[in-house]
Amino acid sequence: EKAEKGKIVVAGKKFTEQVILTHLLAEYLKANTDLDVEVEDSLGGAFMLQQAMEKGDVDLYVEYTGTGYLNILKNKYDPSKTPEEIYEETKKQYKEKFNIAWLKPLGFNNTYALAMRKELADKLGVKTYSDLAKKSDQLVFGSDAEFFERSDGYDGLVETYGFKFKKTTNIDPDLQYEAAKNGDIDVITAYTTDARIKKYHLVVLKDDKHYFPPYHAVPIIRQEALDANPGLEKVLNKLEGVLTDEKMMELNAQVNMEGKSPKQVAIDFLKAEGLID
Ligand code: PBE
Repeated sequence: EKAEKGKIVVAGKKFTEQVILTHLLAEYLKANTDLDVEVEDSLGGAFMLQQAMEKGDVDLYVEYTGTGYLNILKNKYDPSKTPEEIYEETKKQYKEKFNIAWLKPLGFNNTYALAMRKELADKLGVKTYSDLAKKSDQLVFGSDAEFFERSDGYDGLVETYGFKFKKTTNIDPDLQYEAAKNGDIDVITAYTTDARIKKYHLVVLKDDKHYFPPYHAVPIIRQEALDANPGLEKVLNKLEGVLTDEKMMELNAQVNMEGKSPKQVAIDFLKAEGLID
């Protein structure tokens, strides 16, 4: 499908932060362009979004550098690379392979982090992933289904650290924090911008062998959509750096802890930042 002039489909993945970001982009474009904005939130995971972008069903969504670099482009991660290098390489390769443009980063990094109840971590004397490996045969590991399929996911993690969890289980990413709190799961792959890590007194362990790459959030868009709509790139790039890790965590908390709707959180944020009226 060809990108249509005057129309744009904004989408996102299926977890709280992504739903907020989908509406954030959509509301921002409604207010600052003449585009006819269509919203497709909660579409699925990274692979599904990539497929939709390649087909032309989706024009714009927020992806994370490490996710694109490792999962979609299938690069290997070299921990000596800086986050800027990962961003630049990802941007270049997406343009060449998929004709998809990586715009300016939003300003925050949302990485995976193995987390567990503080009480349990203290009892076992676990601070790092290497410490955890020694105790893993007593523990249940849980993550979202996608993590078990990803190249920055479960298999590589086990290979790097030698984990021997007594059981592994799939769980919706938005339910994992409570499952860890309740003791249903001992070790989860928390998202570091999720405020429920603190709320439920979970501790984030140290990735002492630097398995996980940086995951900076960046709006990505089909080049055809940019070409069809002059000025769009400049408008979107005004969102550069509007979020920090702390701000994103705060927005996630407004949904997950205060019960606000993702769309309302996005609108209130854009207003507070003077990005919409
Ligand atoms: N992340 C961490 C994942 C999920 C959590 C943001 C890098 C991703 O959506 O790719």
